[in-house]
Amino acid sequence: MNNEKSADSSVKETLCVACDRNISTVFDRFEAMQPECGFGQLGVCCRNCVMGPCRIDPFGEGAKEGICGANADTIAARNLVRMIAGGAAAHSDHGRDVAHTLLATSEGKTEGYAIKGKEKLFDLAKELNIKTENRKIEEIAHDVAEKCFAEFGQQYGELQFTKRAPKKRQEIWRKNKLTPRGIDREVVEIMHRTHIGVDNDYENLIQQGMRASLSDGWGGSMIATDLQDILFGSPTPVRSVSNLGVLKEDEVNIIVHGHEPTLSDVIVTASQDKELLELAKSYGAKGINLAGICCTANEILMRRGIPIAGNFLQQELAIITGAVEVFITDVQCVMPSLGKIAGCFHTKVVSTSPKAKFPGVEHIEFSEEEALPIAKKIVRLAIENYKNRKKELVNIPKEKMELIAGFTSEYVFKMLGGKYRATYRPLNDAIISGRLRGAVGIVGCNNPKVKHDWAHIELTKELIKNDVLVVTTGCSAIASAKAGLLLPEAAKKYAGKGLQEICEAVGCPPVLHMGSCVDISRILTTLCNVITEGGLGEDISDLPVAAAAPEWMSEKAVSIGFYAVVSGIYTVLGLPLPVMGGKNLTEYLTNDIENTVGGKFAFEPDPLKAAKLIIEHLNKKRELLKLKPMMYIK
Ligand code: NFS
Ligand code: SF4
Repeated sequence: MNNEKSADSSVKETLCVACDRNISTVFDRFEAMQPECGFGQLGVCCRNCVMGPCRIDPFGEGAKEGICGANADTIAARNLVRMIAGGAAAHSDHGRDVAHTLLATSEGKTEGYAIKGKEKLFDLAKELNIKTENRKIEEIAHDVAEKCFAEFGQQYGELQFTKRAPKKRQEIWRKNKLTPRGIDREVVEIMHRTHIGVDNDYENLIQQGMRASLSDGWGGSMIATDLQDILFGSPTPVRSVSNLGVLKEDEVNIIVHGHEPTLSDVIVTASQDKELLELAKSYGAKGINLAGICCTANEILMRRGIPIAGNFLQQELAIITGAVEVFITDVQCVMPSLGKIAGCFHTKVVSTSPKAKFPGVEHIEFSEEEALPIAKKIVRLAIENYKNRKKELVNIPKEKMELIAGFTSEYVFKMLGGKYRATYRPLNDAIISGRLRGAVGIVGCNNPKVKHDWAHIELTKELIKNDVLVVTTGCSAIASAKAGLLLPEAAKKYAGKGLQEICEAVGCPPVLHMGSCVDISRILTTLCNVITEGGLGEDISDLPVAAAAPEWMSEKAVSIGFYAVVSGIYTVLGLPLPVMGGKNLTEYLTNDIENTVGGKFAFEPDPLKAAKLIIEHLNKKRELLKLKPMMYIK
């Protein structure tokens, strides 16, 4: 079942081009790396001091302790929580940068931004106890930005947005000392505890990992989402197109790849600039075509309907189409190989973040203060590079697929409740009456260990077939988009009768695209709203919901998995966490942890088996809530 590299035929086609031209991609490098180090996979290799490196032999007669005496559980737990630190830091630093942009914009110090999400600004100001009467928008935005900024350096107390969680959930966190105090503090404490000779108790280490992960999901990521909605406007449903086929033969193609809409949003504006469009025409191009890869793509798709060229494993392939003039990167999930591959074509890769430079890549540093002029400079560079495109090297696959994206917790509210009675009632009622079994978030990356997109698509289809509403973000959302699952028509084709009825009544797809990975915070907010609406228990862990990351690979995904579990959500990973060498630790994460936080991990590579685990879980939760039997599919 896993012998092909991708479920996406455009990928197969472009890989043939790569092969013909002797260009090695992530897929080739993955093969060349086999066999991967087993100690690393099991999490039992330690480099935290220079008495080592040490490795534990989980099977044979080799060492059972590191030189300092650390056992397999300790080593694996230390490594794992360091992954959480990396992931939480990445998401949260993104949030910090958005807060910075909002602050600078409110002070009139930026060029290219406006405060577009006024309604969200007022809502958030109210939530944060910031006065709004008789004040200018800029003043309110300033105070909101400052208050969010303060969350990063806060030393005591509780993060503001943890108060969005149901009361019962907040109590569980408090009781177990899991409520994050400050975002940066929790990440730093992980680094301290995992230094040699500090925290050597795997449960205690995981406790800090849990707290740091919450500072991501209910902290940095939530700040990123909310402040981006204030700056760029909250998304509403929007039609667009996905896959490599969105690149155009007769236009200047620009790709944005990375994560932060502070850059990509102004690139959208620059690419629509009249003068630049004229310039493109004077170079013989019919227009300027902008497309995205990974999460920055999701950001500008959600808000501005910009097409998606592909997900994580397609970034190199976009260049191999030979049709990309400029490939702009910011931070996260950008492969260091891009510069080398671009060297085989006319494509210019341009890095923009002072935090992320790449070998062989031109750097044009981005700053919020001069965002628009810089964006225009980069677009101009692309236009000027159009003449260098070599026709004989252009191979744009035909595949593209329509999609609808742009769902938010606020919009779900309006969509289901109708114009006059905005409420979650119909959603709750659908679950209570057994028309809908529950809801599942399918998120996360691609990973060459799994046939590209295949696990996302199979799991998603199997769940909607069983009347489970799927919400999705990140590279998983892009996989679903390319497979046509983000269209209302997909309900008729793939969904069970109950879900079909709902989709038809509302006109929505059976799979709702809720944005980038930081926007998983939207899913958390939605769950809180469902609890508030009533009839489905008092806590997130009571709900018939689950999470899955069938093809995950990044540290961010580990942090997300943890904050899902610690929020009370059963979470099924397609690849195991690298902890299996620590038997007690593995048992803890896949079982005992549930007694404390109400959620736990399962590892299951087969998407159909994963679906089965999830459906059993939803059924169990339905039983505990004494809900009606499922209406159509038992
Ligand atoms: Ni999420 Fe988005 Fe994709 Fe994975 Fe990377 S882009 S932040 S980490 S690979 S889903
Ligand atoms: Fe080895 Fe302990 Fe040093 Fe890790 S911290 S490298 S297990 S001696």
